[in-house]
Amino acid sequence: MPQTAIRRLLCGVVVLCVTLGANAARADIVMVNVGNAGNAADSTGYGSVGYNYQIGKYEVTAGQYTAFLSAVAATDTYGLYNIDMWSSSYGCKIERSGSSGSYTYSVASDYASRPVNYVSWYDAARYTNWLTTGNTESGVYTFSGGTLQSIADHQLAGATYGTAYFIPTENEWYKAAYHDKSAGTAGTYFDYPTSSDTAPGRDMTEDTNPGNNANYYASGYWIGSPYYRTTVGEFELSDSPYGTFDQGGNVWEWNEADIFGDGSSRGLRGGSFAHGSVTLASSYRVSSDPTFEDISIGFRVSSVPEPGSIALLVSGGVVGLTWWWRRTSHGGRRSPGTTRSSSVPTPAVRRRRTRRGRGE
Ligand SMILES: [Ca+2]
Ligand SMILES: [Ca+2]
Ligand SMILES: [Ca+2]
Repeated sequence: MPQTAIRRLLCGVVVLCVTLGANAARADIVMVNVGNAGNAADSTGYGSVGYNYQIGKYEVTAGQYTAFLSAVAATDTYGLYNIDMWSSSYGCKIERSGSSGSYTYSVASDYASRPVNYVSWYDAARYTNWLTTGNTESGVYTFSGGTLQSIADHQLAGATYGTAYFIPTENEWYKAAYHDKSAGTAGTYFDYPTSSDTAPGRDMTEDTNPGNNANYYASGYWIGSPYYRTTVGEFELSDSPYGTFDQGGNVWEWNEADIFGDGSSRGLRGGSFAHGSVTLASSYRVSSDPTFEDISIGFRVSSVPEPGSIALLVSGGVVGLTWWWRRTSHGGRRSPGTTRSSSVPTPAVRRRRTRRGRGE
């Protein structure tokens, strides 16, 4: 019986670690921190977020989405792939081969670092679920029978899953794009997501100018056929104050805004390669049916990590194990071959040790 108990405890700790490891491995996404929790909103009414979070430094790329398809869409039950990704001259050049049940996916190498397009809001939600849980139907977005049932609070989800990924709320997206980080929690914002109040230019080289460039439409495409979209992060000197790239232009990005309160329309911001510079501005806000898939629409992910809660869970398991060990016939002796952790105890561990020292 005691052996069974210790095995269960050990398994619990191991499973937790394996789960966290898998989570990190799926997410080969570079995130930036957005601090200044509790910042004031902009004059538009948007941009206030009461907690710290992270957001993707770049748009989700065709390469990253291909890895997702390869992992979950051998049978593409939920339409995560759109044939236009391959067949349209504007597609992100992800190709599907084989037949349902054994579909495989590949991406043209010169498109792998450009943003994915032809993705619906639901595709984006399932991608973030996969990052969080490895399952497209559970995570921040709970799907049942293929239908969205509920969306978890982002902050609470961070505590539930360790790190929770999601489509940014409109305020999370807006703050990362336009808030002046150096203003602390003051409501100081730029008009464009390039740390500027002046409409961006379109210079990709950025070696002879001070930045403030983006990929948008102005009397023609900046990059014509066949690519239309730049590789993400191409405008090296044009990041937002929090360090994100391409929130303005390249592809529109879905956000979680529920325009009519019934899930029938979701927010989009930032403009695209096929739209004018005005669409990059903080004042520009559009929405669409969440099933809509288009040449100019992609997304980026956001997350709330809760490393503190994970440390507590793990240390709690270790404390429990130590307690059990001491209470058994081992009589407080360390068994041969086991050593106590030399890591600095967390406050929770320290408190428990003190109590035991006094009371037991
Ligand atoms: Ca789709
Ligand atoms: Ca460049
Ligand atoms: Ca964009």
